[in-house]
Amino acid sequence: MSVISTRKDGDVLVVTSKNPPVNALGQAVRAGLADAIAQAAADDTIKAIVITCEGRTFFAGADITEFGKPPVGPSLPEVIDAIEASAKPVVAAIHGTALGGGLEVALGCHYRIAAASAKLGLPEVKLGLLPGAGGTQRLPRVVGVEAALPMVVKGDPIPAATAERIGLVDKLVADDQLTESGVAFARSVIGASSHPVSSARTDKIDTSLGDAFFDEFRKTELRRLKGFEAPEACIQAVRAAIDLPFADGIKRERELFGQLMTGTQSAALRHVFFAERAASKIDGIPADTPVLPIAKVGILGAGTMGGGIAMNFLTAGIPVTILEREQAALDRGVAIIRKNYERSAARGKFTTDQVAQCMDRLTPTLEMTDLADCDLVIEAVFEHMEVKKEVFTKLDAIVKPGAILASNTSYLNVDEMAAVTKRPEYVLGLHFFSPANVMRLLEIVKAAKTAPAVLKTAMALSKKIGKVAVVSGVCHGFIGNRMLSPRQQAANAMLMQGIAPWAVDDALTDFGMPMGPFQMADLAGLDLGWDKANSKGETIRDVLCERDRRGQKTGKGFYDYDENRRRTPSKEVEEIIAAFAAKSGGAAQSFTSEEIRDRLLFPMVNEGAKILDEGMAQRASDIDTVWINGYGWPAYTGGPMFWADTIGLDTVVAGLKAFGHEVSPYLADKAAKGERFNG
Ligand code: 3H9
Repeated sequence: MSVISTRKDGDVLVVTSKNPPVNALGQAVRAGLADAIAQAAADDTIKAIVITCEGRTFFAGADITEFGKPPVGPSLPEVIDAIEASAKPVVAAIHGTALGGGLEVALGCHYRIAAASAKLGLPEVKLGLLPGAGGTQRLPRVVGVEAALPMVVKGDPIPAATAERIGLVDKLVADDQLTESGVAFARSVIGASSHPVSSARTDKIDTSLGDAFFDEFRKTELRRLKGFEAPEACIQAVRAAIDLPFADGIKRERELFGQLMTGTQSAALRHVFFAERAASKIDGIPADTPVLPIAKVGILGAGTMGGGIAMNFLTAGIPVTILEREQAALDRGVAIIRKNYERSAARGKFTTDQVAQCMDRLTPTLEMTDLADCDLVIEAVFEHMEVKKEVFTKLDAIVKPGAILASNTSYLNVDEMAAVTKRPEYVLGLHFFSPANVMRLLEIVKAAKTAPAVLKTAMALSKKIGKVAVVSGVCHGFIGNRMLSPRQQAANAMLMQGIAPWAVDDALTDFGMPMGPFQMADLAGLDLGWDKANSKGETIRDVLCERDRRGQKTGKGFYDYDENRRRTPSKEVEEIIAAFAAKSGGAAQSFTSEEIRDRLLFPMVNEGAKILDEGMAQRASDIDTVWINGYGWPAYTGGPMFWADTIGLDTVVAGLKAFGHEVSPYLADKAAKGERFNG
């Protein structure tokens, strides 16, 4: 059956798309839509047309899988032009998410009605693109430049009610009466003397908006989007809607779209899109594996980590029992959770009612037996194997059979924890990243005996709490922290070669990371794990701590800090490092920023290759997903493995050799064959 079907409802032609899962506007859909419009034009008994979609959503955009392949007509702009040129009024009946090309189709229609629960948006910018089927020109003409600009540049969808308020939607209708309402609406406009044509409208374009308006927008909005190319192109395209007639504006849009589409950033961001979705698929799990019900969660430890983890479930509507050993720590933990919610409420993220509901779902306790009826218990206690084993032994005895026991460990061996229980198949790692209520990444650590249903349940749960989850095998530091370690070693080695910490950090921030290893160390505190009593000035870190340069908290560490925590290079640190470098005997080196970057990042890629070779990550794109969502790796480079693919694996291998590293055989082999990590 064709993906586009038509049926007559009296004098209205109902055109329905059925292209699961999201009605992407692939070639067959585009051709079907064009045919339907032609069919309506040729049939005198048809007076109006309704375009609607079956399944969970209206068209969610162009088919991204077609990008980069030779185009097959009709193109989306051609189809939309044909819809707009129809002499018979066309009504878009929208439900789910009308996104990207989907919203552009709707903008080509003369009228738009939407189910009250629908969302509408132009998210192309998140794929490193701009709306390339007339969206940057039609949207400002329909809703005005001020409303259109953030939609195009930021890409966040708006609810149907907002869309109605700004004039994007003509009427809101009940969710379960969309098609009937569409037909009724279409019938109501038959016989009107004219129908609104988005491209011909001028009433909403405020020609007085000039440089000052756009510059102000850049100043407030683009800082967050530093390094991304598409937002600026989006601004220029929307600006063309003021400066140019429609046909010329479309040319400008096409030109900018073409530049972005062929650039490396969009390729990287499209990779990121598919990588996140691929990450949720767990290899080797039969399709009929059940998802276990998780109606109540227990958390051990009400510290920063435990509290943050708890908030994820509370926000998602799942009751949490949180356990501490002492009342004071428990009270402190609960108070921090409340404060975090209240702070979010002050920023408009929650209503006061929602905060109250979340807090009502929280049961603080000092008794481990209160965790007995939980379906999942996550421990966030001290990171020490003996402590973890003790906790798992106790939990195993107390918590009901069939419940999942999880560790939030960041490094330790989950198999060892599972081994002390009688239910190793129900044990796994759930490694949240700090702050756990904010960071999107969750590493799901699959232990040797973890049951498929337990893994599948963890994956389903991660989606429910809004995390991007990646499955990792059991190895020291799992995927993320394991790769952090060679980077840290490379950074430390460079200090001994006379490279300043700021040169190392700047190489990474220039690349797009939020901070470098020495900034990170200063933030975390240099005295973490430092033993004051036994410190003998053997490492740079020892000496810094001995001089009370313990990081941001003491106002100085690798850097000097002012009262606003702004860092400046320190002469004292420079001298300390120079003394160490001289002692180590090697001649002081000087590297370009690019070489510093490569010396830091190539060993990470090498470690990523080992992780793949050992089967600790299911696919290269999972590693990219970890680093983008857990460590601030710039998404516009696609993650460490995609970045390596972009610059060429042979380049990485040559660099590693030159820097004196042993190259992973897996990487060497791929490079020799001219292959990529990501397909
Ligand atoms: C565009 O429109 C350009 C135009 O301006 C110009 C053209 C000339 N194409 O996310 P989910 C797949 S650019 C192909 O898990 P959810 C997805 O990979 C486009 N495939 O579901 C997944 O596949 P699988 C602008 C797509 O319910 C499956 O559908 N539009 C597309 O959590 C389910 O997806 C966008 O950027 C697509 N466009 O969320 C919207 N979209 O099952 C992108 C999805 O094999 N899409 N798939 O892993 C989304 O934001 C979400 O998918 C959506 C549903 C909110 C719709």
